[in-house]
Amino acid sequence: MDGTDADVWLVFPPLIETNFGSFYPSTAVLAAYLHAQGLRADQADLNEDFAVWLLRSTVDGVPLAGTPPPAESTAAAAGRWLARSWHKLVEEDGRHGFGPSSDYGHVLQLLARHYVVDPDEGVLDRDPAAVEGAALYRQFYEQAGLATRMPPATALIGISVPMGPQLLPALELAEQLKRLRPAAPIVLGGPALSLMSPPEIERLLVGWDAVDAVVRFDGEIPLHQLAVQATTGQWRPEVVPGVSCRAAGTVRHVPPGAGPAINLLPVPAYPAPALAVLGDPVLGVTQARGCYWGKCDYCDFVELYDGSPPFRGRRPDGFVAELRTLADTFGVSKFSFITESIPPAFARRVCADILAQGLDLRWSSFAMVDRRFDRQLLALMVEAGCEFLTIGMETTVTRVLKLVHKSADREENLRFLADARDVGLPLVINLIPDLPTTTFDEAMGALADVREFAPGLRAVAVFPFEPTRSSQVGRTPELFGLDVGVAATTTGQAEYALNHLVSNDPAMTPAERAEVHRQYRAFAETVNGRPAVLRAYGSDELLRVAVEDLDLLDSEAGLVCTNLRTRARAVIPERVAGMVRPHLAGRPFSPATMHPSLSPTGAARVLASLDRVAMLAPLGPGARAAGG
Ligand code: B12
Ligand code: SF4
Repeated sequence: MDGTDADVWLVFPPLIETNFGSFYPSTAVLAAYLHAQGLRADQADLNEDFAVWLLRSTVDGVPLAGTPPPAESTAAAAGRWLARSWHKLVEEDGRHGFGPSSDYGHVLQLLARHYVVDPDEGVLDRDPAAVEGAALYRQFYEQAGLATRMPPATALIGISVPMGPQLLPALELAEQLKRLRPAAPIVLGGPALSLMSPPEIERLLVGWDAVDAVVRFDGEIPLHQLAVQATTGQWRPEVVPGVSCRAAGTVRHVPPGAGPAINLLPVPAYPAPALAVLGDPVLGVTQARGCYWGKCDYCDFVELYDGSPPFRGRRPDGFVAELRTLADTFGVSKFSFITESIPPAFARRVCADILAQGLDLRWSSFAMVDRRFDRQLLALMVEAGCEFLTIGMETTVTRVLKLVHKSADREENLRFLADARDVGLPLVINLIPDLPTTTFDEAMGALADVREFAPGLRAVAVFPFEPTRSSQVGRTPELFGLDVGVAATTTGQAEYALNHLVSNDPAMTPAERAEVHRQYRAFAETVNGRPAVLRAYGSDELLRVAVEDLDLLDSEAGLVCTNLRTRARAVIPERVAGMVRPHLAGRPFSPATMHPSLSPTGAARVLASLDRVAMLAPLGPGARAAGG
């Protein structure tokens, strides 16, 4: 239905830079439901459009609103590199390689991260300090051609807000769209809204009158009812279950009804034109809503579906049929299973069906450590195309795992790691080094445990513990040893500002916690980065500086060198930098011709320091040394 007229316009606002190169499924799932009810719905992925706009503005040198990244930051290095090497992210036919399978997609993410806004709850009341960051988004929307893109018949606008950093851009978008189409009600929905408390939603609706209604939890049924009201001119959101809205001078919250039966949902209506511009798209396919375990006290995943049973799982046959349909329709072969943790019995059936039907697919999924994922099942998953599993392992400290009601203990976690390694199933491991009450020694012991398995890991993600107010820990912090109202000196990722519980865990001193985070991050970098290979060079061997991958910036401390491909970064002291400068044009040289003042040992030392930032590139046959 994309590109034609529509009753409902569904928009996915920026900024989720980790979603660049993919199409987030919420609008496709909602559009398919509306289509099945006979309504027309069109979708716009403004997050991907923002990525394109950011890249184009960088290449053209267009000044962007807000403070630019400091010259020596990684974001600025990424910007300078993109300005000259943007073509490495855009294929000749115009498709963008901004996603994880592109060698350089992450460079645009590094730049975009500078523009992520994650204001605190002041954003709800439109506090000027909290909404400052909206200027950049305003600039983007003004240039995004919203007026011509919005389908002429649009009777209702839905803005999807899964993640916190989209909230302010979504509210700014609502303002702009209201000006363009005052008669069309604007509805916000998605996990960022579902995780807000009713008083917070009240503040949002009072502070931002461009927003006409907020939907919490499953969106299909309320959105359909609201769309029917809007298209028939009988707008009464205050009677729709799951909706919060202004009514009769106050804000009304209607309790949610049950969500849809997920086995009866239609195949998501991914818009073909939006997929056609993506280099190597990965499509999401719903496996479940809710988690089959659902007991971890720090978890928000299980708070997203009020009004419905805590776990609704798909039947394997319908699931595999959907994979096949999407693969056939869009020619896509990569999928991510939308689930909090794939149940082992489901995994076994789906893998057997994929193999029996001869489907050649690659897929990934969240999973939890469960003894039923035995070695044989993990091997079957590899055979059926599982590229990797993401595991919320968090730690290996049995005492802490029990406290927060994780399913697995240390032994089970280590068994799982060993079996996955042995069958060649790559894992992305999420670690939380400082779950409540974890001591310094315990955190370091868990790191030593996981370090053993580093060679088999695809990636490690470290999440400093952030108690969210909407989780069980947030509701009863005292049961988890947290001192409420005492701000911890180190905070973790910023994405939860609005939902953050101000608290401190006295189990570690601030210095200990900082050291633990430092060591975990250093470990993650060794797994995630592509460490440079240090090697000995023959004195006549030809080398060159990999200028195409580098951003170089002169600073007081020396030459700041960032390799945008490997993400390695270092400051090369001026003494060494001076010897490399003649070679920065990228022409071949050898250790013997590198610099007249260098002895062979000195040259080897300089080359080793360049190798550490992956500054050197191998030379193809037939290359000739500069001047030789
Ligand atoms: C997969 C996933 C991702 C992937 C998405 C990739 C892709 N293209 O599929 C990626 C890797 C991008 C991702 C990143 C992050 N994620 Co994430 N992610 C998820 C996950 C597990 C599934 C999302 C999904 O596909 N859902 C399926 C769709 C169909 O469901 P949905 O979006 O909820 O939509 C339904 C309703 O919400 C509603 N709805 C949605 N939009 C609208 C709009 C309207 C108008 C209406 C009426 C209704 C409505 O209707 C839909 C159908 O019922 C969710 C958890 C979850 N179960 O949803 C977390 C989740 C969305 N992510 C979360 C977070 C925190 C993040 C990160 C910030 C984490 C981090 N610290 O790095 C990053 C983003 C960082 C950044 N700045 O880029 C949080 C958001 C919490 C919050 N808002 O505060 C969630 C909820 C998990 C959690 N509980 O912690 N994530
Ligand atoms: S296994 Fe994961 S999704 Fe399920 S309750 Fe625990 S943390 Fe939440």
